[in-house]
Amino acid sequence: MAEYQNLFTTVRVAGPAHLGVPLGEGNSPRTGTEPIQVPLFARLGMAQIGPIYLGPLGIASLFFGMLAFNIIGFNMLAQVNWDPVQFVRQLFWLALEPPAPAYGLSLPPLNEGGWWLMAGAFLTVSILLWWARMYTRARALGMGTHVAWAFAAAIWLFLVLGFIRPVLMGSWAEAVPFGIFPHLDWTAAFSLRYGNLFYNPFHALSIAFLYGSTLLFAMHGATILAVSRFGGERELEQIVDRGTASERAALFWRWTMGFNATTESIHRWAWWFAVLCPLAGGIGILLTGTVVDNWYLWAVKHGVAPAYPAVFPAVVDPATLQGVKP
Ligand code: 07D
Ligand code: 07D
Repeated sequence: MAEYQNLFTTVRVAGPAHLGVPLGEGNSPRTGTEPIQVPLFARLGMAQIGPIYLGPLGIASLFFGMLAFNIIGFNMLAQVNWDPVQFVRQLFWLALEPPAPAYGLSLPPLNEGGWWLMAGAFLTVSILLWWARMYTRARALGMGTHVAWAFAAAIWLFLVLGFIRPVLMGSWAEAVPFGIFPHLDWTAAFSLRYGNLFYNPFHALSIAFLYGSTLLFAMHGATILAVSRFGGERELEQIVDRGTASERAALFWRWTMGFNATTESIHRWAWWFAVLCPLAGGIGILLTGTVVDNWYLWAVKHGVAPAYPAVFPAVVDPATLQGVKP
């Protein structure tokens, strides 16, 4: 029997589980073809959990990821004498550090950076396999590969930080340690060591895209929510009709700032801002120590920052005194 429904009745449709399109030749079966429904999840997205496509790439990626995660975890556990209470208490401060500079790019003993190198290699393999999984899954659905390429931009920064730059500098010691606070210490020390990263223009660009991404995300999210009363998030009639939610959304921005993105271009804006953040950042890190030794002095040389004596009475840079006999 049909029940009376109107626009104002709160209903959540619970139809039969949707398994997605059939998979073509060369694909693995999906896991969880008897999906579960978690009503609470419907507040965040779909209530249906699964099926998930794992496939050889997914399984291999998880395998290497777990290896890296366990190597890091057990090294940290060993550092607190296998005491689980201290492990939890000190977790945020524990680290698996890269080898000392003396080892250069050679293979160090396990306890002196070897575990770090191994964990890093496994993590990198895992991330690259996950990238390949994103790419092939998109292709299998006949989609573009935009997600994979956006992920590649993040992987670029990750590879610069932990692999490409250390190799160019000739030492694994240049790379980032594994650890929550230790990796922050590394970030702060890196900035200080190379004369304040704020003077690195690519750091500035990266920040502009980071801040720009949050602004664009806020604008886009807010705009769509603001027209959801007109069905903005499930617009079909925009293709054929005037005065739709999308048109209002566009007009809102044209009225408030004289220019509006389109429903297509806003996503290109979002993609480029997000991608350019780690892309520019990676360039900035790659140049640091390889091409530019001190970003403050670089900025002085290029007229971006004043030299200290122009502001304060003349001072002697203590760095120039190193090795000088009194
Ligand atoms: C919300 C998506 C979910 C991802 C999450 C992170 C791990 C780490 C730890 C095995 C937005 C999962 C965490 C897998 C497990 C071990 C030891 C993404 C979301 C929830 N950082 N960083 C964090 C990483 C670098 C910096 C937090 C990774 C650079 C600063 C988390 C990398 C530099 C601050 C984290 C990486 C840097 C952080 C929250 C890799 C310069 C913070 C991240 C692989 C870019 C913030 C205590 C988050 C914090 C923070 C993870 C690299 C700087 C632990 C995996 C070397 C200044 N970083 N980070 O939500 O609270 O991201 O630190 O390159 O303030 Mg970092
Ligand atoms: C880390 C990409 C790699 C991550 C990948 C994901 C897993 C699994 C698991 C989900 C984030 C791996 C995933 C392992 C996940 C689960 C379960 C992206 C990453 C592949 N900075 N700073 C940036 C600001 C200062 C410094 C970028 C602001 C100081 C260094 C960003 C400020 C000093 C580096 C940024 C500020 C300093 C950066 C990062 C303010 C410290 C970098 C962009 C207001 C004293 C990095 C060129 C990003 C970079 C970077 C912001 C200050 C140091 C824009 C807002 C001056 C060393 N800083 N910073 O996307 O690229 O990161 O620099 O003060 O390396 Mg900075």
